[in-house]
Parts: sequence; structure tokens; C-alpha cells
Amino acid sequence: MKLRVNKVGGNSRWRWGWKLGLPAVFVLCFFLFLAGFFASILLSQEDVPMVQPTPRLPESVGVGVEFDPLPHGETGESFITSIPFQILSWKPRALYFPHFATVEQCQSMIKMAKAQLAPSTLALREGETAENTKGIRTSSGMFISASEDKTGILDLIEEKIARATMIPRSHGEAFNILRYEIGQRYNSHYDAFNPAEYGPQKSQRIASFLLYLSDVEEGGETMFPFENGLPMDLNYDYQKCVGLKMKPRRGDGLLFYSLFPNGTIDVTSLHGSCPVIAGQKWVATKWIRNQVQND
Ligand SMILES: O=C(O)CCC(=O)C(=O)O
Repeated sequence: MKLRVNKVGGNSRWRWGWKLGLPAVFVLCFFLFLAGFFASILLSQEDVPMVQPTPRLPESVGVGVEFDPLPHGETGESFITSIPFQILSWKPRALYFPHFATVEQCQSMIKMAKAQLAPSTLALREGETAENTKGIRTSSGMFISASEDKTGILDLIEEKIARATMIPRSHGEAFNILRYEIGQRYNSHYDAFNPAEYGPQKSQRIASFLLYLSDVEEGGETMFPFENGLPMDLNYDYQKCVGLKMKPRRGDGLLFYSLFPNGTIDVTSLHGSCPVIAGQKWVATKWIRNQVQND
């Protein structure tokens, strides 16, 4: 194809099979320039790796997948449920449940505990007294069962814990709501009672569910110093704040098992609360037993 310039009627005309006036040529050039400009931008972006935001969807739940409930047993449920969790560790078996409770539920639980706080106590072993164990557990706390709570919140939380653990509610002790102020701690310990130290046990703690009722500015983490078996030794300093640490966040839950499936104590379930450095920590503990609780 040829582009020729002809003189027609004193005006220059581009000829390329058809005639164009000078303003049209100008507009055409302008559009060609714009097209080239945007094309070069697009091409230059091809080399830049695209950072895709990774959706934090539960691994096993497909987007848009519908689940149909099955016919259920007399004690079952008619709906599919989802309680998101992350496995924090297999040694001990520890699970993190983000946003397990609402802000309002947490605030109400703090409110119901506040007026009844007393210094936290310990189950004592032979030779131990309140005096010689002073400093091991320095929080304040109170016990409250779901039936004592007229708001119905503890009922809902207890129900949800039972569904998350599939251990019936009747196996749970009353909630122990705790407050840690600056410097307060709980040295590392076991929730299960070793019969060699505490004598024969009619009922044993299988698992513990901690519901964090507040954020903590600094410190106050729940720690598992022997996570994955390290650094166990006989002269271990139980005050140390080391190992796998869970930072408290209001509404989050933490579940860990103190017993192996065969009923023996998992030594990696040793845990404690690091001292609070700034702010205040509120947490509700529910200990779950292998026998029905009658209190
Ligand atoms: O406060 C914590 O993070 C741990 C509490 C605890 O160890 C317990 O209540 O047995």
C-alpha cells in the first residue's frame, strides 16, 4: 500500500486509498500515540510477578461449595457447621480457634467475674503449702458455671466448646475466669494430675480450653516450653517464658490435650502464662475431664 500526497484544490491531502484532511490525520496520530503508550505500559507489567492476596479460607472448605446435611441421629444436628481452627502443634495437641467468642460475650464474662475475684489457688502436692508455692500462680480468679449465669452467654460458649471438642458438656468443670495484672504469671505446670505426685485420681483432666477475654498490650502469652519435646530436663526453670507462645487476643480460643488417647499424660502439655508486661490479661479456662463432673 502506498501513501501519497496529492495537491487537491490547494490543500494537501493524504491519499491511502481514501482522502484524509489534516485535522483527521492529527487526531489519528494522537490515538495511535495513546494506543502505543498504553500497550507499552501493559507489556512492561508482564514481567512483574503478581502478588495474589492469599485468602485465609479454611483449607477443606471450597468456595461456593454447598454441603447437604445428612439425616441425623436423635442426638445429632440438622445443619452443617464450621468452627475454623488451626493446628498449632501435635506435641502437645494444641488448636487455635480464631474469633471463637464475640466482643460482647467477652465483655460480659469479664463483668460477671470482676466483683468476685480472689487470689488464684493451686492443687497442692505432698509437702507443698500455700506459703511455699507463693509466686507460682499470681493471678486472681473466680469460678462460675453456665447454670449460674443468667445471661445465657456461658451456656452458648460451653455448648460451642463441646461441639469443637466433641466431649460432652457434662465433662467440663465450671469456668475459671482469671485476671492477670502487670507482673502476674502462672509458672509452667500440668493441668492433669500425675497420680505419682497427687495420689490416685478418680477423674482426670483430658483437655483445657482457654478463651481469651481481652487483648494484652505486651506479655501474658500462654506458653508451651516443651513443645515438640524441647528442652526437657530435670532442672528445668518453670518460670521461663519460652517455647511455643500464644498471644492472647480477645475472643480467640486455645484447646490443648493433656492426655494421650491411651490416657497417659503428654509431657509436652506443660504450659503456663508468661508475665503480663503491659496491660491486663483476662482469660476463661475450662478444664475437661474423662469422667462426668458432678459439680
Ligand atoms: O493463663 C493462661 O494463659 C494459662 C492458664 C492456665 O495454665 C490454666 O488455667 O491452667
